[in-house]
Amino acid sequence: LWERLSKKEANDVETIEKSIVHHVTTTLARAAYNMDNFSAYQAVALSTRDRLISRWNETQGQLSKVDPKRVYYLSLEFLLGRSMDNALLNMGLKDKYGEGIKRLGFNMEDVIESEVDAALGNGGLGRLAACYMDSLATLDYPAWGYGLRYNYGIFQQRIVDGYQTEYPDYWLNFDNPWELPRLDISIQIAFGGHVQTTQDEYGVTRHTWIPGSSVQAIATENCNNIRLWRSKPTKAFDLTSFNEGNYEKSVEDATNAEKITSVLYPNDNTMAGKELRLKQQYFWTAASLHDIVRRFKKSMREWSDFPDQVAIQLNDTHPTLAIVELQRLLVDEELLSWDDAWEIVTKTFAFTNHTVLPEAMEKWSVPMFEYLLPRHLQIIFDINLFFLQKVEKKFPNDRGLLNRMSIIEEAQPQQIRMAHLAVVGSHKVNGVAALHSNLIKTTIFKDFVDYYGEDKFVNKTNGITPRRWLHQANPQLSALITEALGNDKWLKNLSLLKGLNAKAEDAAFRKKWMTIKRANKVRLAQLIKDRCDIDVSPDALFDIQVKRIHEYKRQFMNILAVIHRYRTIKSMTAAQKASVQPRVVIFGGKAAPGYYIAKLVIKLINSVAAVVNQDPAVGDLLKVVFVPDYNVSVAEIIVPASDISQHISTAGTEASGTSNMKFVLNGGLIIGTLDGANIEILEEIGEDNIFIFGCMAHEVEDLRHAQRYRGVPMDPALQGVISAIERGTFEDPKIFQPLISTLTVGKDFYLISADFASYITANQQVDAAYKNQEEWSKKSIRCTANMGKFSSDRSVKEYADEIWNIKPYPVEDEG
Ligand code: 26V
Repeated sequence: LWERLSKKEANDVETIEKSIVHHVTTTLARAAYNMDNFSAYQAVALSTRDRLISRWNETQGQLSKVDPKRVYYLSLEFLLGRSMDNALLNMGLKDKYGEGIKRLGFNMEDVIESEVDAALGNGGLGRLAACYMDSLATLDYPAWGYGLRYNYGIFQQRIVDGYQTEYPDYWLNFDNPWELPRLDISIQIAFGGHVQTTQDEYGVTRHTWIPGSSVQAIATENCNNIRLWRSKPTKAFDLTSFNEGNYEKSVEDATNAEKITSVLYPNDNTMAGKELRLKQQYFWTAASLHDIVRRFKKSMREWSDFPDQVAIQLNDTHPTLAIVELQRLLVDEELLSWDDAWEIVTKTFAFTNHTVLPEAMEKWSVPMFEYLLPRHLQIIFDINLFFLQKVEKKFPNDRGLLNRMSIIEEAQPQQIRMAHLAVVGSHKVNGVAALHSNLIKTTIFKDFVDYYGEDKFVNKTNGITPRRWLHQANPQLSALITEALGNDKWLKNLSLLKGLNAKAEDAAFRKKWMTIKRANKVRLAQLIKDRCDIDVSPDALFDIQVKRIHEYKRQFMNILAVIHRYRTIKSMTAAQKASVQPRVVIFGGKAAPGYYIAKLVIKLINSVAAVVNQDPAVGDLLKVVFVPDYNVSVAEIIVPASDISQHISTAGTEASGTSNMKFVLNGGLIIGTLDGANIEILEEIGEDNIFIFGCMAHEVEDLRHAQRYRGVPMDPALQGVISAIERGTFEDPKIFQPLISTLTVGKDFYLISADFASYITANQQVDAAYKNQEEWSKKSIRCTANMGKFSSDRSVKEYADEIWNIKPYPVEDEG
């Protein structure tokens, strides 16, 4: 897309330089001699944007003439990171802009560093949405993403005395050149009030929602076809209070309206049940549906054509209210019959599940929901009633089954189970990796599989965009691959990487490959020096675990094994130490602000680092680093620099993982459990190129049971590590007591003790393998060579063909 867009503009360095200066002197109103890196960034961004906008409008214009079926990707999170480097690379103009900016006295890399991340997401789910938008655009699918334009993205993390502290991420401080306000698109969103029931002239009961308040939704658009809504006070509404002489109330209403899109909720995998979050969800789904319906209505088609024009993908349960809102629009406002409306709804929606963790399952309290959305509650109860009637017909006299499948959980107060609503309102439900998709069929959605049949439940293994995660993040490796394969077609057809397999046998190629890895490690070592003031050697094995901090991801097990390694080294003679493989263990990731145990894990990592890094008996044999404020831009430095990365969740808990794919694509090996996409990575790259350990998903229940009721003793090596912590080897042991308690026999839910011995062994295998650098480099090349499957292009194409039923629409270049 970007490539095509850029063609019309004059692309010589002079023109580019002029357009940069033009933006500095006019848009930014600064003198060209008074420019700093940041204003240079703004000017380059604005100039880049100019090249995109007119062409992009043309594309949309042509598309609206053809009016093909479109997909709408509803996601409460889009974790985009920076845009400029990516845009320039995709347009093929990075070098020319680099030259232009150099003539003005700037260095492109510094200018790129001035951009702030768009961090409107927590982790995997939000980054997946960003990768999918990249692939949808690259493959010319007619698609829109819909989300919220938060004023504050995911918090910034700083480490103070070893503890995580959170700071607001006010990313819009200096304007965002990558978005266009669409002030013409403004939609009124209602809340509260009551429902009026009347009989129409034919005696049919009609329901009308009489809202109690409303806010405005304003659209902004970015060049990746993402439309983000922000909330504003409704003028008419303020006026009422104002005219009543209640000036203060009118201002308060206005402030409350703006609150809705103020902040991204920073919990990943835990449900808090906050009213403001529910308001966000309704505000966003209602605005998006309004927009979708408005576009559909332009074509003057029948309502029954709606599912042939519109596919809506629900990214987790967060947008499930869209199902209810569409049913309400069709029944209450368009006056369709319930059954006709419901058929349209279920043909339109499809739902992606991203987790099986019970604490992440969204539920809303019925009283709170009723107060905010009274008509929607009635509709949910009706959906549930008709659904349970059909279940009862198919499986008569099974109260237990009806209770389990009900959209309403009979608790005090009653709860709406959003996952059940999403399954009932969709025609397809998918998991995000093969294991996970099978798991949801036998656990959380088992009853639904029995009722609907197997075909409704499918797998769509996640993917990542190679444009950002190899070409942009690892430019040297990208260039070497292009040289080796003879062209850069692999960027849009990742299976072509297979051609690299033969190169693993070429010693000269291996040398180039490993030289690039080392350069990337030097770059990361510099970042570690800058951010943590720790010196690490790029010749050591770089061992990396970066992801959200969560008990199921077992960063705790990793740091416990690091302590074990430390104790082992301390017990060695000088001669024994001479054969130890030096290792730098690098952690990064944010803990949800209210997740006490996760925050203690961060503290423990930092306390261990403080001791180990200063211990002369250890020297360079072991270093421990916690990189603060892990985000997309930091990932772009870390991922290419990894020798080994850790994907060590308890089997069956990590739905897919996507960083595993990023690391392996960049020639990093992984150590991991048989969980999520690790299993499929193993299938693709072969067991010689991956370090697998630990129990399997089907063994987990038995292991927990054995632990609980047969008192299986703690692993002895683990016991030794815990004793060391308790003796005060790393700060006051009282601090860590709550963390250590999670390992008490019978309570070790994530099976750290059960997997500990095999984890230590796998780590020893890593050390041994790394010693043979020639063999290691072959493994590294084969990793990259066999990762074609994990391109998000493949994922998106599967969704398009098997769920959305949409076709690509390459737009003609009118020259
Ligand atoms: C869940 C919740 C629950 C309610 C409150 C706020 C909130 C915010 C985010 C989430 C998302 C949790 C699910 C999630 O991120 N799953 C991850 O999805 C990745 C992409 O499919 C996948 O690779 C990871 O394995 C999975 O943990």
